[in-house]
Parts: sequence; structure tokens; C-alpha cells
Amino acid sequence: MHRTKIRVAEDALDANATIARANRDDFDRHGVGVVNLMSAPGAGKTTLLERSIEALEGVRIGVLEGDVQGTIDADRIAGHHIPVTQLNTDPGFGGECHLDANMVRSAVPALALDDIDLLVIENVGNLVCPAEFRVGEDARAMVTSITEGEDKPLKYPLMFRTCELVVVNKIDLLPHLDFDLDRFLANLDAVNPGVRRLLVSAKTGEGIEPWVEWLAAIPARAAVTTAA
Ligand SMILES: Nc1nc2c(ncn2[C@@H]2O[C@H](COP(=O)(O)OP(=O)(O)OP(=O)(O)O)[C@@H](O)[C@H]2O)c(=O)[nH]1
Ligand SMILES: [Mg+2]
Repeated sequence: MHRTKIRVAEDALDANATIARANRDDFDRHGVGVVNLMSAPGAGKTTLLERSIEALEGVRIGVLEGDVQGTIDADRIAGHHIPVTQLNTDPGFGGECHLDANMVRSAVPALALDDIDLLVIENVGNLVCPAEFRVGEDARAMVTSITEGEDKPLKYPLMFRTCELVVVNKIDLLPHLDFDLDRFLANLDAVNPGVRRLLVSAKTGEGIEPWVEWLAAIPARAAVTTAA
């Protein structure tokens, strides 16, 4: 019984990996670099993206917004006059707590791939499930905000391990909280030693330049993949 369950889970992840590769091929064919942006609900993904859109120069960005319901984030992004597509997991995908490759596949025809260089997929806010599903991205990044506490890397290690960049957001609130930044960074290193981390405030814009530079370099990865 137990073994059957494991087998079904493995098959589901295999199927996801196959569809993720198909997505990746489509993105590569259009020379579009793709970031899977993840976090707990409310860590600041959309706010960071809004800032990034304003700061990015010479890179045409588009956004795929993953949410259980509604178009609140897509409406915010649309206000910045870039291509944005909403993907709701409820209805249609049973109210799932993450995007998977098949959901992203269903949105590919709606994406303006000819008009963008960089696609940021804002995943559903959740520190567990999104980490398990590749969707065809070139890079994974996460936002963690200091209001979530220092222990989060230890409690949700897969999410912190699966990302090549950890954006530590809401640092404008540091003077008002008893958040121990050194302890948080030690916890981060315990689960993903040396992972690149950036301290930012999406609200004030403090520290976001390296993040914007990192984003701007993503399309080159797709081009390299295409040429290979
Ligand atoms: N003080 C402060 N507040 C922030 C910062 N970034 C985001 N916020 C606030 O945090 C709340 C959530 O921000 P969002 O950008 O919507 O977070 P999100 O990760 O996109 O949320 P979901 O999509 O619902 O998971 C909003 O009230 C933002 O104004 C920041 O750097 N500092
Ligand atoms: Mg959001």
C-alpha cells in the first residue's frame, strides 16, 4: 500500500518533468529566459516585481501570475503596461497550492513569447508545494520576508534548497522587529550553504539593484541553451 503511494507520486513527478521540458523547449525557441519566483503568501513577490519592471532597462519582461483565485496581482502588474497572463488554480485545477508544468503548459498559448525576453512566473504563495514542481524555468528564486521569522529555512528546507537566489525582503522593518538577521542567515547556510542572498526592501527600493541585474541576465541563459 505504502509502496503504491510512493510509485504514484514518482510517476506524477516524471510526467511533470516531461511537460516541463516541453515548456522549456517552447521558451527556448522564442529565446525567452524564465524565472520561477516563489515564496510564502505575502512575502512581497508582486511588490518586488512591480519595482523590477520600473527598474529593468533593455529587457522586455512579461509575467505569468499564479494564484488560487482572482486577478488582483495580474491587475497590479498590468498597471505597469507589460504583458501579463493570469493562471488560476481554482477553478480548473482544483484549487492547487502551486503551479505545475501542465498548468503552465495550458497558459503558453496566451503568453506573448515573441514580445518578451524574460518571463517571470509568480508562483502561488506557499513554502512547500511549489518547490516540488519544475515548470520549465531557467532559474528559481524565492522571496522570504523578515516578518516570517528566522526559523523558516529549517522548517521548509526544500524551498530554500531548490532556489539559486534568496531575496530577503522587508528589511525596512528591521528596526521595528526582533528578527535576528544573523541567526536567519546561519539557518539559511545550514540548509543551502553559501546560497546567494540579497537583502532588499521592495517597498523602498533599498538593495534591489543586484536583483534587477540578476533578472536582466536570465534571458542570456535561454540563448545559451538554444545555441547548445
Ligand atoms: N514594509 C514592507 N512591506 C512590504 C514590502 N514588500 C511588500 N510589502 C507588503 O507586503 C504585503 C504583501 O506584498 P505582496 O507583494 O502582495 O506579496 P506577495 O508575495 O505577492 O503575496 P501573494 O501573491 O499573495 O503570495 C503588501 O501589503 C505589501 O505592501 C517591503 O519591502 N516592506
Ligand atoms: Mg503576489
